[in-house]
Amino acid sequence: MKFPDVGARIVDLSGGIGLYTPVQSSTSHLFVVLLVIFNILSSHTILAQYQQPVQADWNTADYLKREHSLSKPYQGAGWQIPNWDFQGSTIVTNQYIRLTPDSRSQQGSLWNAAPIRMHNWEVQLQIKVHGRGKDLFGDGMVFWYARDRMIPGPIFGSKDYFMGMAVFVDTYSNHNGPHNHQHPYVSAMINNGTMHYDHDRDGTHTQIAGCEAKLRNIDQDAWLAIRYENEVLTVSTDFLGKNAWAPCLKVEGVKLPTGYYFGLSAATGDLSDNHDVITVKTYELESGGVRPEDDRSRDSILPSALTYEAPREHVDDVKPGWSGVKIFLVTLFSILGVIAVGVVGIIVYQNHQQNTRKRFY
Ligand SMILES: [Ca+2]
Repeated sequence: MKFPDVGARIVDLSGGIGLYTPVQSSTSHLFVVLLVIFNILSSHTILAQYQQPVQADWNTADYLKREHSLSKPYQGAGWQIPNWDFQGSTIVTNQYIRLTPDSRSQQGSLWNAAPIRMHNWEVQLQIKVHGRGKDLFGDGMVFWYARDRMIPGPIFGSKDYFMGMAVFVDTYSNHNGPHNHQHPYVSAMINNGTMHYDHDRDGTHTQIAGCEAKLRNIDQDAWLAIRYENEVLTVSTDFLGKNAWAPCLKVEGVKLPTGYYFGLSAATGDLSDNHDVITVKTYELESGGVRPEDDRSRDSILPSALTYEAPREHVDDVKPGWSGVKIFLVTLFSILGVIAVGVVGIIVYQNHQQNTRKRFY
């Protein structure tokens, strides 16, 4: 988790304004700092108002798989939830499962204990991402279909270099590099264990597709449907509470093995949010009459995707120069230093004069 790199912009602007006397330059830097703060606030509030076309509700008359589903009040024996394990900052109430609270540096996850044997499936998630932050909040959460479960790590509370699929709900724009979308942003990634998810670039170098997703601090709960059918991955959303799915992304040629696990994880860093899971509904979709247990061809394939989004040029970070705040502080302390040296000098001089006079008398 990193704050946007405002330092470089401040230096550029002050370069344009020019450095004058120390007092003028600190004033102009204050002005620039205010400008940049305004810039950050407006970039977060002026989110493009886009309306997604709504498509007909999917047929969900398929088979609900209870061992892969989750609904309130989540009761089990003691603190256990049947078929699910949780760890980290996760807390279970009878209304929601909170992966992280709205406080800094939290990580939580929730993993299904039963491996997936289905070939075609759809998972419908009811989630709520909310918090006190008005303009700054983060970091986000993930729906996983992964080989390794319950391993904490840097990717929204779970391990990097994973095997499987991730659908990220990235609420904070790490802002590094020119990606052309707003946050929160939903994106999908397929990994065979060799790829790193790069937070600094919001995972845009490894995503297979994505969509903007205004699901934070909305009145109703957010729904996401992740459908995997005949090697086509589709993600749809419903943030309007109208029980109708809006398309988010669709990618063909996605190969996923059976035997992996569903999971959810979330993390906060310097910025935070409540990341709540309310419902997980998993459906087995018709597989053209072939029972998964009769077709073991997908048992040990590697996760892969035929197409990735056109790669953006990978631009290395510009080493930030001195930030405006740093220049301001250095200027301030320089002035104070000069004054202090002056004062000490005067005192020493006066003492010296007195001593000289004493010697005369
Ligand atoms: Ca991010």
